Amino acid sequence: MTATYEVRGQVAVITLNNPPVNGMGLVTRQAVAAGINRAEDDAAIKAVVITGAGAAFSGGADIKEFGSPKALAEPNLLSLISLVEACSKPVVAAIHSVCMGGGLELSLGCHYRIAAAGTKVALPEVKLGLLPGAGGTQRLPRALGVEPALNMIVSGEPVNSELLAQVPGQKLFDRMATGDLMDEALALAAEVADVRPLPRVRDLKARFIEKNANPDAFFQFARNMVGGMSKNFPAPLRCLEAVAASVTMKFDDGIKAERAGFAALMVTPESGALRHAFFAERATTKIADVPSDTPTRTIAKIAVIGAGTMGGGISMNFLNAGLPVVMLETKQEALDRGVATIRKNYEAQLKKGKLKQDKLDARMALLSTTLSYADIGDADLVIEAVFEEIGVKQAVFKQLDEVMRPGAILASNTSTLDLNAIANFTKRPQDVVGMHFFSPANVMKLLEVVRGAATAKDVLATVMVLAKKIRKTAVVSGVCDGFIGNRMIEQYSRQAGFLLDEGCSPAQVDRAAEKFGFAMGPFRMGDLAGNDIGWAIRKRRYQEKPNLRYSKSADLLCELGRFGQKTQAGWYDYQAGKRDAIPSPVVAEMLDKHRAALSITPRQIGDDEIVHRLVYSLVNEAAHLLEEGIAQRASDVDMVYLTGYGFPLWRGGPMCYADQVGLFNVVQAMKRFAKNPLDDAEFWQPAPLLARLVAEGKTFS
Ligand code: T1G
Repeated sequence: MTATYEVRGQVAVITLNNPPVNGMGLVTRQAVAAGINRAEDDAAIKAVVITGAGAAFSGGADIKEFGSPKALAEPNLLSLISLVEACSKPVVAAIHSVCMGGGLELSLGCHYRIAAAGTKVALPEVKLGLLPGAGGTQRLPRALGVEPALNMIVSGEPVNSELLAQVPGQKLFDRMATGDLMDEALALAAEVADVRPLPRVRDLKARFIEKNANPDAFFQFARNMVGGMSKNFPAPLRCLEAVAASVTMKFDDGIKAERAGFAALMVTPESGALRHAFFAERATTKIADVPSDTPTRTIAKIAVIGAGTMGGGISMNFLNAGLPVVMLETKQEALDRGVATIRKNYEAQLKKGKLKQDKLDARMALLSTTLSYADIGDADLVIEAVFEEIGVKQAVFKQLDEVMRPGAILASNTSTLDLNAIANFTKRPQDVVGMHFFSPANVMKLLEVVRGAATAKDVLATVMVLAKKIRKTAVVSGVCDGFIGNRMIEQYSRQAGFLLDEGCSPAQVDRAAEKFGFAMGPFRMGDLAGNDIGWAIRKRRYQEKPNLRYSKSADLLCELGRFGQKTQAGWYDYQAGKRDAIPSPVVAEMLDKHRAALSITPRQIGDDEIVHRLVYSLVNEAAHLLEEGIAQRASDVDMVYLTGYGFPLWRGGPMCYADQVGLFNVVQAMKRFAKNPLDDAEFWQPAPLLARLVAEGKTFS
């Protein structure tokens, strides 16, 4: 049963009960409809209260049902809401915790709404590439006012119930609960039991809060604003048009317009990708052989070794979550610099109004520093973020092994070194794990949690729980060179280099990648991160793999000292203090000479070939990672690229994109690339997993 029915005096109480968030799946909808009909038929019942059990009123339609017949099976959400609204007895929605999507739409079909303070209220469908499809675009503007309703629908962001209750003239909440929500809902139900006619949101006019607002001018301005946002995917603009219909059309016609928009969006690749990403993000927390109820270790104090860019950024994550951090360095001035950088970051947020002074002070009070390992022995977790050289890591981990209390977790932020080798510098490899943050560590959502051969299951479980606390998307990776993200980006970078050898300019490759949706193309990215970082990795890596072909253009660039923005010259030129990437004649000449030395006649390369070589190189390498068990699932790889490498969210990640293109087509393109003598034919052999999926007509997800 996913909704219960009980009688309290003369009031029927229908309680949604479909854990974890009371998704309005078919069985739940049927149960609510049955409850309404039962109350309608029972003469002793004077009113109805609808509420949600557990941690939510309702998180909305059951997204898992989308694409299946269940989603549209009667009563679909729209019919259920009409049934509630047509009930001859007053229906009161008792809202708490989370009231989103179809859950809010259900409440808008009720005649009255009482909300607990702190309830997160949203119509987040746009984040799934959709629009509210059960009357939300028609009722919310009538209940709340056009401007706030449009903001909520186009942004998809939650707003606290008490803020909405303050909107001038709002009819969203008839009352805010001050005590027990159910008691007050029952009291309200008794109070309105005889009110006739029953108030219906649909009978209100969608009104502007700004007096004399001109609808056409308002929506034209809004279109211009939203048009930019949705240059890549259609949902925001369609949301806007549906809200405009609440002003320009009669209710029933507006509902029809909303349904048409919803149906059109449901079948777009962008919505499929965004729904994929929604579940992919939540799937990352599941580790095949580590049950979700694995006991975790208590993490009350954290030590960070290194107060540089990474150490400082890592520390801020924990300070922001209210956890004390002790930063350790070898020199006082390094500590002073690290603390000053953290304070400067917080003060910049303060200036932008993103942080209050008391919060800033509280965070800084949680930060302490030391030059002595003796001071960190009682920490529950220590994360080293020292120079990326195995000898330095060895010295640090030997010391940690000496001083850290038994049961402390020893984490390395290494991005390229062998975690098993690092673990073996200690006598407790079971307590060693990789926590690979991405720079800037206090901003980037991705955290690669590297599982060593000996890493204990409770250590993994502890780090995954901690990652959620510091609002990171944690993806488990096995041990290999580059883990998941950087091993894939190596192939992506090789393709970018080959494209230069064959005739592209850095700007052409970047433009194609950014038109595809990457936040930044490979060369602008290199200039931002520092081309010397890749240079050092290539030197090490290609000593180990002398036969691996790659373009020498990046090495030539570094030999000119063109490390990127930090040297005001990289693949592009930069004016002092500016980040605008200016195509560089020096680089153009360097590339011409480089091609001539290789006797390469440059050729025109189209955007499609550029994008497909870049993206499919990620896909093929990821297929190897999946076969080797380095990545647990294809959707994990997608999350790595969506949260750590600027892959466009509305494409769902490289694996989702490959599935949407069709793996058969991906492999056909790879076969074409393999024929290019200047490319790497061996690399473009489809990974066995990819070949098998194509042969079986299957997809990654
Ligand atoms: N449908 C199905 N499953 C859902 C779900 C939903 N709407 N919301 C959450 N879950 C699952 C989630 O996959 C996870 O599962 C578990 O619940 C806990 O989620 C017609 C068309 C509600 C704020 O977009 O924003 O209504 O991994 O880890 O941090 O107009 O979930 O445990 O197996 O996120 O406490 C619109 C999406 C739907 C809300 C709770 N609604 N959900 O956050 O838990 S479309 C949404 C959220 C719609 C109508 C339209 C959050 C949350 P598992 P969680 P949380």
